Amino acid sequence: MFNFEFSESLIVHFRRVEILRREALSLQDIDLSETQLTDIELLLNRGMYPLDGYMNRENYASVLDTMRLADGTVFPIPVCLDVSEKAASRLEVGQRVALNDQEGVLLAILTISDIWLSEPEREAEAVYGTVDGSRHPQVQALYDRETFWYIGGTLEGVSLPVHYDFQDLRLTPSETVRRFTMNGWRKVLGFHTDDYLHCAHREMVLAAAREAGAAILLHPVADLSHPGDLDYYTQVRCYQHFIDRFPPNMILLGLMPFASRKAGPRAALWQAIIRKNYGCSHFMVAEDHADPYVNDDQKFYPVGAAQRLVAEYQEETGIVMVPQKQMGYLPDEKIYVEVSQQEKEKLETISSQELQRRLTMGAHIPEWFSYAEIVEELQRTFPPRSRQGFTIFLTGLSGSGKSTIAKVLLVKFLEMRDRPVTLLDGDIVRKNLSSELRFSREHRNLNITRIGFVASEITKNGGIALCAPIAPYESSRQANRELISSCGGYIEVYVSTPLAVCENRDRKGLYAKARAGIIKGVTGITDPYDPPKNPDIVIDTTEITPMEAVQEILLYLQQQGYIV
Ligand code: PPS
Repeated sequence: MFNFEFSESLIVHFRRVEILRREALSLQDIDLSETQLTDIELLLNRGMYPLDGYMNRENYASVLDTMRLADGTVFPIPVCLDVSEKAASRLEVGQRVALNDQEGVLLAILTISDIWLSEPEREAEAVYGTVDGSRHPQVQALYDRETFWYIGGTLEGVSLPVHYDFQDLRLTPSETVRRFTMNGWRKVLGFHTDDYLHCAHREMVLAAAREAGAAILLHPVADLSHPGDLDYYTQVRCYQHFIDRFPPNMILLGLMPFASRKAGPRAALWQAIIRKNYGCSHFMVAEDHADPYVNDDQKFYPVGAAQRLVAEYQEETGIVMVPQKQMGYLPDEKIYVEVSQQEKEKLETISSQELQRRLTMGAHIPEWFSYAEIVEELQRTFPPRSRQGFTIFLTGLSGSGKSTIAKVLLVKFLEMRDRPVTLLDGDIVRKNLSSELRFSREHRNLNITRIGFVASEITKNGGIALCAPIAPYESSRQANRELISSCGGYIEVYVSTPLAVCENRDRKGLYAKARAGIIKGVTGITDPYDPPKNPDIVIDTTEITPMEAVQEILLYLQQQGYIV
């Protein structure tokens, strides 16, 4: 067959591509998932050298047990093609299979060498260091899958997966190496990241690169798992601004296709080997590299373990471990220094939560922390709450006062005139949006999620949605909270006026009819009302006027920064 050992990529000559395309017409095919697409891209572009395809069973077992391929080469993470039981039953060893992207475009032909049943527990223990899914999200994800099989075999590449975003930045290993050579860079420090980067990061990378006498490859993870996600585009634009802040001929930006395995030390070593394949001589490793948890007080892997493992293998892998040293700002001297060499109290830092808070509240972000152009990108994507849309979702029994409060709020917001307002009262919705629905649990939930959908569209476009249905069930209220808070503000107001008071008011005669048995399934009488678990505001209108209730809500909105 072919010897891919030293080829630049696994993509074959275009004359052979023509033959493979014809062959593929008569082959069984597999459309690869998002994760599988990133793996195949790194295989085809040789970011995972020396792999010339998916690991066979012998290599897989050897990687799990010894962190080495069967021939002894260090390789810490298994890379096989996973397929469902049903798909596996149609495949056999020796068969050639067409591998496609999600639109069915042919990427490669795989010649199957092995097919075997996955062993999630064995893999979890070896790769992630635990069989306990409750302690490691990625282990849990392995267990959550239906039974799957692995396939090993060599690949003949037809095309790399196509990307339409940031095409200039999607450098393959050979293109990266060519750029290094053109720039005269013999030593290059690879920097893997998926975070926003600011001034402290610049100082950190520059100091590390200078110490190693190296230039820098800023190599963030290209993540299009959520196409249309503004955040991703903002992040890449911020990286573009970030590299402009470096001295000339010092840093190159390339996006890397990468399906992250939060396997701590093993993942760090794997990332280092991939960067070696992209031409780097050094690789920056954090104390908590590839840990599944971001909070400092809850790490899964021992602090520093990733750095130690990458350093231990550096002779063999040929890439030197450079520890990531956190930098902090010394306001008295207006300089950045290593955090470990200073008393913490003297340093100023802004955590990512604090940055998020400042963006939300429209607060000042100091020049020492980030660059003006990066702040501007962030502010555009994450406008302050005073410029975001929001939904006020009033829930409570019939007669609790929801509609009256909503109507007064409508008037107040119309007076303010700073955002368009829409009232989605229970009655209005039932007349216009849910006219065919009755009052079963299923219909009520459907009614509430419909309201949630409309409110989310209003919120996304910067408006105010006022909703006032009974909404008796937590599940549909929770679904609305999740949907709407992803695109703006969501304020749940529990109008907790007791049943006795509501029944006493009984403007529509609903409760009287329910007691007389004329209407069945009335909320509070013969149908349940689950009180909200975590409402943002609770208002009992027994003793207060509608205007007083509205005042409470307006104060809350001011405190939270939605109105100024
Ligand atoms: S839900 O549960 O959220 O879908 O209900 P909602 O859309 O808010 O509709 C409630 C109004 O419909 C009238 N109505 C009933 N309510 C509760 N249970 C039963 N069986 C029922 N049948 C009719 C009732 O007058 C509610 O009006 P409001 O404005 O809430 O008083």
